[in-house]
Amino acid sequence: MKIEVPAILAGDRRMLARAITLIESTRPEDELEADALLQEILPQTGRSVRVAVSGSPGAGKSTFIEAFGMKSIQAGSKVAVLAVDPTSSITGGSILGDKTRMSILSAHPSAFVRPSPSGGSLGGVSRRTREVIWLVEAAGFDRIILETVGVGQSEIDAAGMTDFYLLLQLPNAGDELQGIKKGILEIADCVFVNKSDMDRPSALRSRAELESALHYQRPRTSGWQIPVLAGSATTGEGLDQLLVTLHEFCIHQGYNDLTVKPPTSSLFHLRRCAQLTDWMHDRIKDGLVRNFYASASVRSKLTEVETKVANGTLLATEAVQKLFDAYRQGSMP
Ligand SMILES: Nc1nc2c(ncn2[C@@H]2O[C@H](COP(=O)(O)OP(=O)(O)O)[C@@H](O)[C@H]2O)c(=O)[nH]1
Ligand SMILES: [Mg+2]
Repeated sequence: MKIEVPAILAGDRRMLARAITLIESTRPEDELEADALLQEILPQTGRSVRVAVSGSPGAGKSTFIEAFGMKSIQAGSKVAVLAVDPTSSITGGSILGDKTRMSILSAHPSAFVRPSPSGGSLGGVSRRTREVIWLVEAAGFDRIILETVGVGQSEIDAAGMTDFYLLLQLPNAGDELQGIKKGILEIADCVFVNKSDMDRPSALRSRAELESALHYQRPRTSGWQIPVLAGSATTGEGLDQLLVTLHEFCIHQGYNDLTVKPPTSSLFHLRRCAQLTDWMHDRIKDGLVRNFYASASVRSKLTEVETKVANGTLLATEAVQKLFDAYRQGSMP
């Protein structure tokens, strides 16, 4: 069935879901249609606040997003949740798990919950997450929440697609235990110590520790002292304060009127402009990788070369050289 842009702009969910499927498709014949669709909707995007919610598995991200999403809806927002879970294609079950946990939000008419697509992911974040964000914005969602698993590259990718990066922490666990690499704290705009209901003294201690650790760090956003809040996704404690913090952040960035796009003078706008360049580079990398593996001359050699590398008769570096040569020759006119 054909994708109808006016239906997407009118917020038709079925059309939106279909458009997302098209955008995420890896079939070459869908690509042209997907790109045409993007061009058409791009002018209608950007009127939103994009939030990344990160933290180790079990930190409570899905539970938190459900509660925070509902709060945002009560405050007048339309919420879209995109789950980016690099483990989902391995465990299979976690997609269902996330959906089930966000059952209240999923069923709400002002929310749209999209689980992560299985496979087709480059470095954790789905290769089309950025484009999916634009689609849901065009459909009228003004608060975008990206759930991401707290590991390496996918964090950097998630930060590179959002305006506000929220890190969930557990009380009672040392930095090593939680795997807070310094790098992740460095990209955070706010830290929320979740599950404070379970152990308040530990939560407050964690908060104080994080605050002092952050005190000496240069914030990602200049002039913004990264707040550390404590609360609970299950009791809702701390969520109001988080909404206030998010609002303060928007104002701090020069984004005062959320009913329009961020003004060109705002830091939101500047951050997003830089993200457009990232988009281009992502598309280049994605296109090259797929083109490489689709190339007939590469494919004709790949299995043989792989076997040689595996049994030690060919160095990986030499193998790459061979395949690159084959690729170059294959792509000559
Ligand atoms: N007591 C308590 N339990 C929580 C809280 N937030 C999440 N949980 C529980 O922690 C477990 C993991 O939560 P989940 O949202 O799936 O974590 P995720 O892996 O980060 O998405 C679930 O059993 C939740 O019910 C909280 O604030 N307090
Ligand atoms: Mg989850």
